[in-house]
Amino acid sequence: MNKEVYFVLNYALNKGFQIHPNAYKILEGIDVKKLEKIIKEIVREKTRQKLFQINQDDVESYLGIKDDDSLQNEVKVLSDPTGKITTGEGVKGYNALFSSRFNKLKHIISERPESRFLKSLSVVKTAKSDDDVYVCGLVTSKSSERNIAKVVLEDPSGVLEGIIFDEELKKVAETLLIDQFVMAKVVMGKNSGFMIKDLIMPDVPDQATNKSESEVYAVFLSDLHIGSKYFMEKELSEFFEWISSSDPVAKKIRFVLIAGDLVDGVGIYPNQDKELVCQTIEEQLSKVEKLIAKIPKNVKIIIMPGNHDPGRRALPQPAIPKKYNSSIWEKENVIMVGNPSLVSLNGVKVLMFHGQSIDDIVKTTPGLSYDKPTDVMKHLLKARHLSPVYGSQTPIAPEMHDLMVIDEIPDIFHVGHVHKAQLDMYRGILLVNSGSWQKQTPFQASVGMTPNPGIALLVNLKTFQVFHENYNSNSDNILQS
Ligand code: D5M
Ligand code: FE
Ligand code: ZN
Repeated sequence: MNKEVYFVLNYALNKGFQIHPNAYKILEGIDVKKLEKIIKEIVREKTRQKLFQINQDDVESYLGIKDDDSLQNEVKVLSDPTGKITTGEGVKGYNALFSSRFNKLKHIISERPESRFLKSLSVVKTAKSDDDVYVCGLVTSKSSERNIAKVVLEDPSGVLEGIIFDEELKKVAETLLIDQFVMAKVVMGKNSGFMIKDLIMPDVPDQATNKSESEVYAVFLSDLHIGSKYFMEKELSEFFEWISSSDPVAKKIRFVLIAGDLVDGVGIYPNQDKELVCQTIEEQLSKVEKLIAKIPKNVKIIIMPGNHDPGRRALPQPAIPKKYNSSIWEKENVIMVGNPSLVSLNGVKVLMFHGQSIDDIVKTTPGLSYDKPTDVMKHLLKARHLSPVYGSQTPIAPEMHDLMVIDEIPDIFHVGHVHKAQLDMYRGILLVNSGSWQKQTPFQASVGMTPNPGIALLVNLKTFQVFHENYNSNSDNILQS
């Protein structure tokens, strides 16, 4: 033992105290300058109690690092597509999906005052009134020519093309996503065409946030890409080991959420095998199993699939199939959910979505980019839909019910996929893009995508304070928020 430490501990020994070896272990790791004060205070308290042994418990209680059994770790899965998948066939499925989307979002928008004046598109077209009316529908196309913008809406009764002259409103129209639901204020023009005077998104209302009663932390992760050559195994192991350390924050972690791309998968992109260190899903998942075994059992781990994980590729995705590694499924502290899912952590509602649709949205929407994924997340909340664009790069299954509508408003919105850790707030909702634990891949370098991997994001579920731990040694790798 270090001489200085021994000298300080002698203070207790000289007063007839015994120090348990487990207590020694913790005391040895403390800065000597602080140790003297700690020992004196513990000795004073124990002398008062007439107990002359210093135990692990005494030291942990003093340092505030004792495992606190009163900390809750209650997980409720509020919504998960896994058991609800009912994919329709061809045109029938497609029609069912869009009709479900329209009905769900019309119900959501009915809470807005303007919706009292809502009329169907066919009524508006036949009535030919001069008054302002409100209509709603899914955007089937948008375009901009010379000084006007055009938006075509469709509802179950028909189709309406509206034109926009107002400069500000044209900018709003440009950010509409194809197949998204929107309400519009329209008026008939002189030539019987329709002019759009306002565009209203379903959006989310301001509302009070649910908080956890006990002060516990949730860790937000995604895009580990285990099995890839670029997976940051050393850094993630180090972080998982920190979770079971005596750090006062680590001691209060009760949830770890993984929002997809747990593994790199097999056959996801051409010549992927050259970039893999584990060539099979089974090997990749057994590596996952070894890594998550480092996390203490009182921490609940929620695992959701992404586009690299095994199982169905089209959204919504059921949970990663059990057949590849049943022991992960059987772990008591692991909960496997589909993509997207809504979970409650001690009452705090977290909407988890891998984020595949971000690719389509940044490509077609002015002002949005891969560098600001939280702005795209705001866009999704305004549209109250996680993946509106059908038939582009993100595969969407023609479900009989649209499970991608954001029915319930979360307290935290957790997304990954674009490998850029970022935080923001929108109307009281904490937005977390959890980045990645995979270094920049050659593909990402070739398209100029710069991830900031190796940043662990932690949220105190009682105060909503956010902490981050950067495990990346590269000093340019920072969290922007
Ligand atoms: O995707 C990480 C990010 O990189 C995501 O924004 C998509 C983009 N990406 C990755 N591979 C491709 C290809 N082949 N084409 C287009 N965009 C791509 P991840 O899901 O981790 O692969
Ligand atoms: Fe990824
Ligand atoms: Zn992904």
